[in-house]
Amino acid sequence: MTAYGPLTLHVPEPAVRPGGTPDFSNVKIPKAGAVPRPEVDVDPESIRDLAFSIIRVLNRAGEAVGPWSGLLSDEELIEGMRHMMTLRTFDARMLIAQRQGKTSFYMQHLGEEAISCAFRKALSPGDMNFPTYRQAGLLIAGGYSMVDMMCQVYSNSRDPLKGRQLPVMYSSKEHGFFTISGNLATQYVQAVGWAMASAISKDSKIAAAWIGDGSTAESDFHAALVFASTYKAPVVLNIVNNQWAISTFQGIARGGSGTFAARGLGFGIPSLRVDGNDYLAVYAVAKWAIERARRNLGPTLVEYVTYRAGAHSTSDDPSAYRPKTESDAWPLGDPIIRLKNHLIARGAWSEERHKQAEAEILDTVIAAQKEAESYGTLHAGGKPSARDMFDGVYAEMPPHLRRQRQQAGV
Ligand SMILES: Cc1ncc(C[n+]2csc(CCOP(=O)(O)OP(=O)(O)O)c2C)c(N)n1
Ligand SMILES: [Mg+2]
Repeated sequence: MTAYGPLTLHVPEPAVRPGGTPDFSNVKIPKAGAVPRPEVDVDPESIRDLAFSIIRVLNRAGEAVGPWSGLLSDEELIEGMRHMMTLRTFDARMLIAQRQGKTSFYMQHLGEEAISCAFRKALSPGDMNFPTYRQAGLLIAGGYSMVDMMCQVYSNSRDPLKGRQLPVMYSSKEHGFFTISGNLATQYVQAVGWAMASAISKDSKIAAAWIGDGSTAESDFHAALVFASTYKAPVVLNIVNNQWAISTFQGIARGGSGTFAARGLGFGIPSLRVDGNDYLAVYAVAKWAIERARRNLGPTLVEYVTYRAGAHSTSDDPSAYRPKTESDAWPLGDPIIRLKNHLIARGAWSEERHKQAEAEILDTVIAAQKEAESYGTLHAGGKPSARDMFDGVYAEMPPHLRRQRQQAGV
């Protein structure tokens, strides 16, 4: 006989389920402008509390306030907003295209546009991202061709990846966008390795690692932090906390650490949390972290607090696991509306100009889509050749593959 009862496990539960009232009272939101901005060479020990707060610039009145504000001109902010609007429009068109059977699969960014768009602006040519499927803003804001992106989604005859990757898994070395892999968290070890190689070869380029909240549970995430902190690799370690990992809420992967940013503290890595729906805050924090890496001060971990307003992918139905109105209740708002309101408050924008920009962007995206579809879609028109699947893997094709290619007659 034991004096103790039987052991049990603690399984965290989301605050609400479908049919319930959304509740984000657990998301503690500091006032915009309240979090101090340390110098980039600050002693990481002295800024541990930044892993538990949220850096915010835009307040509820649409004003930019506090020590992280004042970095971008009107023109730059308008350009940033156009990038986010373009990404959102691109997503909307590709989502419809998937429903029409023009592609098998699509993943959108709804509500998360500020993160990849603003981060891209803070990078320099030659820097390398190791992205997941939810950072296409790095390409859009980096000026990559939307036609090429769509051709990849359609797996058509102009698909730069020749039908060998899942739709949305783009790749462009020239645009600092490492080939997306569906094996999540591999991006972290690869980014840290790339950053170490940059330092070993005495280069000045830095790497950016990307991961979602759920994927931080993978051991690759933790292994990458060991290498990054030991060797002080020039890398920015980005965690996009959009509250969900498909149907699993963020409390599972976060465990007992309080915040995802707090994971970095055990490694001595400066770790910041930022409002992921605030373009200005994302840009300011990205610039801070990128400057640390560039000045050889080592890695920085950044948690972007955001919300995945859309479904995980076209294969998902979120109404099965969260209230339908949950995204409306998200307390950090919508990134495009917040930047629009700020620009209007600054006197640099208006509702009319916004409508006009929406129409122009839609025209541009539709024109790109028409052009992409002239090269084929999933079941119609041009396709990559079966011969292409043998290319680009080995510098010299091994005999067994040469034989297979011959057998296939391509
Ligand atoms: C190593 C690995 N495990 C599981 C999966 C299956 N999977 C694909 S997306 C996903 C959820 C990831 O959630 P999160 O990291 O929060 O990113 P988000 O989709 O929210 O951007 C899972 C489990 C995978 N692709 N790779
Ligand atoms: Mg997630």
